Parts: sequence; structure tokens; C-alpha cells
Amino acid sequence: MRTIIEPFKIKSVEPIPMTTPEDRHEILRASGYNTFLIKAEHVTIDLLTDSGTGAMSAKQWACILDGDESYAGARSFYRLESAARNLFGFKHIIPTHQGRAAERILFSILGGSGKTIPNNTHFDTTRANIELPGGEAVDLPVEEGRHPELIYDFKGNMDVDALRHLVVSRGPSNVPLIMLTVTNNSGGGQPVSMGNIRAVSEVAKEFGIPLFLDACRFAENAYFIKKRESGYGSRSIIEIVREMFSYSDGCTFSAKKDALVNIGGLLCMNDDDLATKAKNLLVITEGFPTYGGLAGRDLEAVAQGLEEGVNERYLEYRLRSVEYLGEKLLSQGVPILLPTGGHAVYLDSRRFVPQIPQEEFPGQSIVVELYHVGGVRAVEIGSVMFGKYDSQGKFIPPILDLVRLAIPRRVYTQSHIDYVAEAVGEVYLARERLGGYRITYQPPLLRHFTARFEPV
Ligand code: PM9
Repeated sequence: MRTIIEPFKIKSVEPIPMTTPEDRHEILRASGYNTFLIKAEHVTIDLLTDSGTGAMSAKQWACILDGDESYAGARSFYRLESAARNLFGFKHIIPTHQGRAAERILFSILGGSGKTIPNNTHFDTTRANIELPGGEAVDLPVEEGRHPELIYDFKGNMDVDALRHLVVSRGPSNVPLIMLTVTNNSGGGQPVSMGNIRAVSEVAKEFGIPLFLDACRFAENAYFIKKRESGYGSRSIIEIVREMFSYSDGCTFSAKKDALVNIGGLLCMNDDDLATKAKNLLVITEGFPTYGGLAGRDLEAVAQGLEEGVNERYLEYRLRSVEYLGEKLLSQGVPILLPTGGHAVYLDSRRFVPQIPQEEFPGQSIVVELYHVGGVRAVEIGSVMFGKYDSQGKFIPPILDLVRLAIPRRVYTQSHIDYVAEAVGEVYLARERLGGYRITYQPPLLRHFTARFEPV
């Protein structure tokens, strides 16, 4: 088979910063060993996130000029509404400045004390937006999703029996919403099968609970369904997307991922009453319902990005380029979560540095060393991000302890990825030298963004 090439050519370039290991040693110390606190101008390859870091197409840049900046009723809103409705099918399409704004509005209406919201695995902002008003965020991944080394086609699936058990035990009136994150980011960028979406929606219907998709990476999920789920091989991505959404009652959506833009989000639903409440809240903090915290040019770019994000040649390249990095790491014996996800390769911290106890943040140690060795910025998705403490202050580790190498869309070439594989390989060779970290400062919520650390 021929190499799957980038289905685009480069029209505009940005220089990559270069630093020395000595520079990086000092930069790490000054930033409290938290890669979120490192200036981007000191990062050579930035794999912190695939969110808002993609390269827009020439057509999207043309949209930026063409955006209608009218306060109310902008043409760009109607273009976005129609593009989103064409794919997702919802009656109400509400723009927000990004995904978490959609979450905050949704959970301010449906969440709160005594309410439980299950998901295959909540992402950090989703969890925080549920917990802040006093609700409970429960993760119900399938058993296969809990084992990084196990190969299974749909490790992002939700455990449907556990869902039913949770709804019955809490009482359906205390479960205002069921969510499914496609793909399951905290679970390794793993896809959710159509069969699982359907089965979850049946439970939701049985108890009269709405099902919302956390749809950030809906297109990558659809491509996995096409490749892996029987009966979908000859269906188009758009058909698969429409079927995925048809089982749900709404979605939160960060356009910064599969809509290929640098900012933007959506809150969508069919329920008129919920939409009215959401728009009333939107006006207070985001803006009027036809712009929702975005400029007209952003709305226009999201509309165009939604069309490009479901292009099959693009998705084929996208998933293959992530898989390519996974293969390069496996060939060096590096323990990664299998199979590779849609937007990222995840290192399995527990197997990478087994000598570091969970409460000393093994993933953070790998992230720090990877930056030190190669100027590559990754993110810990494990004990720092999701670790909890019981009432006695005892550390409760998360299900998975990972380091994510998130690949921005249409940004890096194959040689950049080769460089990343070399840097990870170097860290792996020296893994026995790595030690743990302790936190010297942390905020009450979403601590990973601003916490500071020191070596133990
Ligand atoms: N995800 C990510 O890097 C960006 C924030 S953390 C660096 O993976 C899911 C599944 C996400 C997500 C963001 C959001 C929030 C919701 N659900 O960042 O607010 O992966 O647009 O989206 C990030 P916004």
C-alpha cells in the first residue's frame, strides 16, 4: 500500500522555536515543572493539546474576511446553523465561545446538588462544570477501556449494565442527563461504537432521561466506526455522523477539535423549553443567541470547518498520522495505550515508570523529562488531572494514568513526528533515572492548569 499523504500542501509557515537542554532545565524550574506554565515560544513541538491548535484552510481564512459582524441575525450565524444542523440534526443550534461554556450553561440548568451525571468518561472541564454547582460526575467506561495494553475496537464504550444500575440506584429523577464523549478523550481518545450509542440511548429512553453527546471529536469517532464496525464500511462519514447524533437529544461541542478552528463551541438540543433556558443564560455571559461569545468571522470559520472535518481523505490521513507515531513508539518498546486513539498517542505512565508511586505523579515526571530532552510539550492525563483524596486525605488514583501526545490537526509533518518519537525513545531509555514530584501549589478545581511542582 502507498504512503497515505497529507491531503493538503503548506501555504503559510511559522518558525519553530529551538532551545538547548540547559535553557529547558531553567525554564522547567521557573514554570514550577508544569508544562501549562511554559511560554509557547520555548516549545519546539507542542503536543499539549489538539484543541484550537489546528491549521485553518485557505477557505477558512477567506471566511474570516467574509464574516458578518452584525450584532443580531448575522448571515454567518445562519450559515453555521445550517452546517451544524445538516450534520447533527438538532432543532436548536446555540453558539458558545468554546465547549466548556456550553457545559456550564447546560449543567447550570440541569445539574446541581443531588444530581448525578454519568458519562463513559468525563473530561476535566465537564467534570468541573458538573461538580461546581454541587452535582456528581460518574465515569462508566467498559471493562476493556480500563486496561491500556488490551486491544479492543471500541474501548470508548460505556458500560450499559453499570449505567442501568446507576440510574436505578440513584433514581431516574436524580439523573437529569446521560452523556457520551465521542471519542473518549480521558479514556485514550478511544471511539464509541454505533451499537453502544444505540444501547445507551435505549436506556436513556426507557427512563425518560435525555442523552447528550460530548461531541468534540465526532468526525474521528465516525471514521473509526466506518473502519471497525460491521455494516458501516460502505456508509459515508456524513451518514454515520447523522446516525450517531440521531440517537441523542443534544450535544455540547468544542469546535476547537473536529471543526478545525482556533475558537468556538456549540450547545445543541431539540427540547424547546431547555433551549429557551439556555439562551436566557447565554445572553448573560456569552452574548446574543446569534453569536454566543464569538465574532461573526469565527462563526463562518466553524461552518466551513465542519464541512472540511468530515472529509474522508482528511480523516484517513488524520487517523493514520496518529497511528504512525504509535507504531514508532511501539517499535522502541515504549508502553502506550492500545490501540492508538483518534487525536493522540497516550503513554501508559504506570508501565513507563513503575518505580514512581501514583501519589508522586509518574505522568508528570515523564512530561517534564520529555520537555527537557526534546522541547516537546505533552500533557499529563492521570493522577494530577484526575487524582482525588478521600476524607482521610488518602490519595485515590484515577482508572488510567497517562501522558497524552495530542496531535494538532494539519500542523506537523512526518519529520516532526519522527523527532517526537526519538525524544520519547530517549526518555524511555533513561526511565530508571526518573523520580516523582510533589505539588507546592494547587487551585481548588482543574489543578493541572496552574499547579506548581517540585521534584521529590
Ligand atoms: N479538551 C483537550 O486538550 C482542551 C482543554 S485541556 C488542555 O483535550 C472534551 C472531551 C474535551 C474538551 C477539551 C472539552 C472542553 C470538552 N470535552 O476546551 O472548552 O476534550 O473548547 O472544550 C481539551 P473547550
